[in-house]
Amino acid sequence: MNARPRPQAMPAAGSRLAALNDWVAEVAALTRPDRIHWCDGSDAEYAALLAGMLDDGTLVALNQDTHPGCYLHRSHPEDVARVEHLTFVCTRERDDAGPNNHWMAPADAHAQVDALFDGCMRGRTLYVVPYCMGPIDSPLARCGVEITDSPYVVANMRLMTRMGADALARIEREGAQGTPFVRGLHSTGELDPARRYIMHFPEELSIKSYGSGYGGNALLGKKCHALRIASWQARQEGWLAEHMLILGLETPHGDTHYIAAAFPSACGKTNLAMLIPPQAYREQGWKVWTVGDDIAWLHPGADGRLWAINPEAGYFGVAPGTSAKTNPNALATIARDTIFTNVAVTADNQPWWEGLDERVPALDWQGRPYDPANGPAAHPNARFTVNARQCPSWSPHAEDAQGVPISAIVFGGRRSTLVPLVYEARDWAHGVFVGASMASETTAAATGQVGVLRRDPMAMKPFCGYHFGDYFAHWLSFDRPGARLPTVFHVNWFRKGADGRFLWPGFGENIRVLEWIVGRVEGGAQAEDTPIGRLPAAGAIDASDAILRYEHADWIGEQADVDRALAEYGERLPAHAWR
Ligand code: SAT
Ligand code: MN
Repeated sequence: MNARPRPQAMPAAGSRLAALNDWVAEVAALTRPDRIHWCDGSDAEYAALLAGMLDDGTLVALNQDTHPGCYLHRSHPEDVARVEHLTFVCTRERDDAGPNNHWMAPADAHAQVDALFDGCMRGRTLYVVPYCMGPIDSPLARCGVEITDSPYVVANMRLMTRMGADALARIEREGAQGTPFVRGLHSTGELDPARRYIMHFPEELSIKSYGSGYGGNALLGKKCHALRIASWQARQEGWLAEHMLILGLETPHGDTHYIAAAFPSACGKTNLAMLIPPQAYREQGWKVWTVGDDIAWLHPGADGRLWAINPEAGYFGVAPGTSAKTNPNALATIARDTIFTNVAVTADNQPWWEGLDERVPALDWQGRPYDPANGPAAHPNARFTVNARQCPSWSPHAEDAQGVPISAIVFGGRRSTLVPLVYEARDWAHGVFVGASMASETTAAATGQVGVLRRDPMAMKPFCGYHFGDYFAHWLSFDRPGARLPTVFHVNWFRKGADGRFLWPGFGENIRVLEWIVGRVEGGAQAEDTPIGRLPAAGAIDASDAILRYEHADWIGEQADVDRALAEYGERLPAHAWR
């Protein structure tokens, strides 16, 4: 375990940050890789990674005539989603992680996971992946280094983050001034679910992930760094790291309002972020610009507003359900230079998933001849990884160093009953309560049962790196003299009628709700006070009464459930007026 790495494994650059060199050497001594590769993020490096993976079968080339630069990865069939029961926040004090996280004492966690890492990279290459979360020149961006033995992870990190030489230069510059980088250690191990852990050490700004190669378990810049570790840092430093898309809504007057929206995984953040307005709206001049589809870092600006950056540089989006009808911008985005994971393929080797079109696939996500008896052809959590700049609606302000000013925050979940299409919180404190009360029916983005209603405050239940009581208090603390905070709303696209059908068309038609939201922010749109908040006044949104309505009797049970859920956070729940 303490053996030194072979001399040729040591990085060459003499000027490199000692803290980084030492850490890489320490990890190599533990994991014993055959080779060490420092990633520079170049096109040549990406091409070499792809070639290696095509060679050993990690990737399969898709039809290069229809999908140039597109490849398919079939994951281990037991490694298809985030694993919340194996995800830990390891703080010195158990209470700092809160009842919303699984907790382990840091020393125990290190011991358990280091035993798994011991010698695990024998025969493999250790990749050092320097990355920057956020525009490379933004003071709001933060850097990290992921060490991984998975070339698939490296290729995905290159699409999803600013990865390579520029990030390394920033890490070295900041390191010389004493600013630490987030350290993420990852190995796919044996892909054995019984030998799998995703460990976070927020006090040490470090992550250790073993035994999975999938998504948020393995692309450590995403959920592990940009949400769990960043939320911890954000609390200490006075900002917010949130599970939110960011879109710019351009109105017919030519103004653009930026909206940040928190929905749980696989509840349509990507679709909303890339919305194309229906023709009548387009003709009037409405347009949606995409800034981000999953994560937002929000900072109070000197002008009192909240300014947001998207820390990511790409999309790791859900493929099933993505179509020319639901999200044409996503389809255009993933027509080239995309890595698909766990989709099916057609007879002519094009990627395919349920909801795409009427074609019948030839092979399912495991590469077997498609047989409906085996279930869906694409895994329900099948994904595409692609650089954000390929999106036709990519905002010209997405890379602004200071971020974009947020006019409205929207919370929402999958609620087949009860919750109306849209309502507005009365003020910031009420808005925080609305977010804290969120619930949603579970999806295939995490392992476990699908379709079960669970409380998911701010869509951060799986991602908040500290005690939810402290988190709500932190949110409330933004309401201070001089603040010009966004208006807070709640939406539900997923309500069903007695016949089990959705009451709302969703997708492009969601612009009708965004129009009302912006109307409220600007002061024109009409609303009506109710005990849950402000609902659109009669006629303010063209939608059926059944989905706009608030039924007092039905909300009594909901309120009791919210009270029960929040009471779990005990002493640390803010004493603020929550009702
Ligand atoms: O965490 S993942 O990146 O795998 C996807 C999600 O849950 O949003
Ligand atoms: Mn997400």
